[in-house]
Amino acid sequence: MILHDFLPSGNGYKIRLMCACLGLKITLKEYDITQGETHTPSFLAMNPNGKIPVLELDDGQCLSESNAVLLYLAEQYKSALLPTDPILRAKVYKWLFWEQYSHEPNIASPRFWLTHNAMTELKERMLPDRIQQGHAALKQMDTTLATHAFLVGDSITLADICLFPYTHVAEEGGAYQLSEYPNILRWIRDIEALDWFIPITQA
Ligand SMILES: N[C@@H](CCC(=O)N[C@@H](CS)C(=O)NCC(=O)O)C(=O)O
Repeated sequence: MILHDFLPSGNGYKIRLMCACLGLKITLKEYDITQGETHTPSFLAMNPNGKIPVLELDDGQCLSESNAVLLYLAEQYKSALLPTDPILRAKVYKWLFWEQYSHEPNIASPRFWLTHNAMTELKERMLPDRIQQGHAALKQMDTTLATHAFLVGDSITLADICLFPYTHVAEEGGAYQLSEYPNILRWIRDIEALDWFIPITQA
């Protein structure tokens, strides 16, 4: 399988972490998203949305949207990261959908604007509201992690694989201080201690 990716991307890192957990070997093909490299005709043929990550399967089929790719990998390789119990599975889905609406736009986007010189006047105006909502998202995670080892109970699931990447680098860019969220810090340390863990800089 080929992962079309950009190493600093948390969305790409979700897939890299999942493959590390499953022990799957992937070939990484990197794109510089700051130079529009995901908007070429050949890239758009794989993902008309012009965004990494894209997982290209061995038969040439291409999957995009990081959380859809996580679900594909979990189902394809029958991973315990996606519980079979319908209630637990719905709780995992909840965090995956929540991540895209309440976490990623408020934590990942400001990190990218601030660390990749991508700030515009419009984004400058949006920033305070995004940061306020980002704190609300981190608070929700911290509250959950105060009483549970992981986001869905006491075992790691796809919800943690999905939320770890942008949460653990939330401080990059200076918008957030994770010391305000001690339960998140404990959870980050626990995930980093797993024997299959790889850092964001690694494929
Ligand atoms: N919802 C998508 C978001 C993907 C996304 O935002 N990718 C960014 C990098 S993290 C990208 O490729 N941006 C390049 C562009 O929009 O031109 C997912 O979860 O995969």
